[in-house]
Amino acid sequence: MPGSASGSTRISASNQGLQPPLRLRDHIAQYLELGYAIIPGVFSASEVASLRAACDWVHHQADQHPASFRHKNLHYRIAQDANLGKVVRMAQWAAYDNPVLERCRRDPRILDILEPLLGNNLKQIINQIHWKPPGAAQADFCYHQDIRFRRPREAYRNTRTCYMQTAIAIDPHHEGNGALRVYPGSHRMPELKFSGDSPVMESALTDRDLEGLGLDPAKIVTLELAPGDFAFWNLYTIHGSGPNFDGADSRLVYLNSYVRAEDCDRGEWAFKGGRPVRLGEPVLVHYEDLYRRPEPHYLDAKPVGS
Ligand SMILES: O=C(O)CCC(=O)C(=O)O
Repeated sequence: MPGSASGSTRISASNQGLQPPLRLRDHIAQYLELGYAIIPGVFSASEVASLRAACDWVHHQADQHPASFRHKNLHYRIAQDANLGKVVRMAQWAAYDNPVLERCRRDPRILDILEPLLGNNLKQIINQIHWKPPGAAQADFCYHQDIRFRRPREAYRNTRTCYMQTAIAIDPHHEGNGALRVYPGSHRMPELKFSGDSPVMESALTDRDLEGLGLDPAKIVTLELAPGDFAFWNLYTIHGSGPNFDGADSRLVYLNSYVRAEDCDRGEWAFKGGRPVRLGEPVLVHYEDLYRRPEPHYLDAKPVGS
């Protein structure tokens, strides 16, 4: 049942003793201990406003489509929500088409944060926007480790240390609107077999998935984020997020993941020798038919809701 996850410990930049703001190196210690870190206020209010406008533009583009859509690496996930009707749940690689999102993915501050862990030759695997409108019947991401999605596995080496998933909060994220929840220390766990391994975006967040693995749901922490805060975690950190029960707050997030270039045969360059690299013609990331079927096409046989 959506929302069956237990009330978890709340962790935010301001209530975990991280104020005054983290010095840049402190986030490394936090990450190494817990498997995730939050850095408050990396992006300013005006930058967040630009990112929000960019995401609104992408949403408008996506919403023109009657069904889930792909054009090369660009992908819009359209769904029929039981409460809201047609919704845009996700966009992948909208940065090809939007200069604000494109600049942000290679912002030097992101390299400053990740360089101590990954070095300065970084490719990018995920470029994603997630919308979680208030009242949506299906907005959860069930508990998972991102290692599950890194395919083909042989394209990735040193998976415990080569990769960081990052999130920029555009809306506030809190318990009531489906903030990300993480299991501290899980970055040291092996790849786990979650029950059923059902699609992450179609499965409710439930404590049962943790209990089934012998894990204690009471240890889960909720990452409360303010707009402009930056969070990151690794491929093994258990995380997920629940429904948006908040009547007013949407929960918009911009996700980018980075991999040490020498440890991966896939991905778009983001930083080469410490210098930001712009996107060009799409290269192989995870759309296997990029070169065989690059043309725009729909992924669903029928328009959603029909
Ligand atoms: O947007 C969310 O809450 C989920 C993000 C997530 O699970 C992921 O990026 O792997």
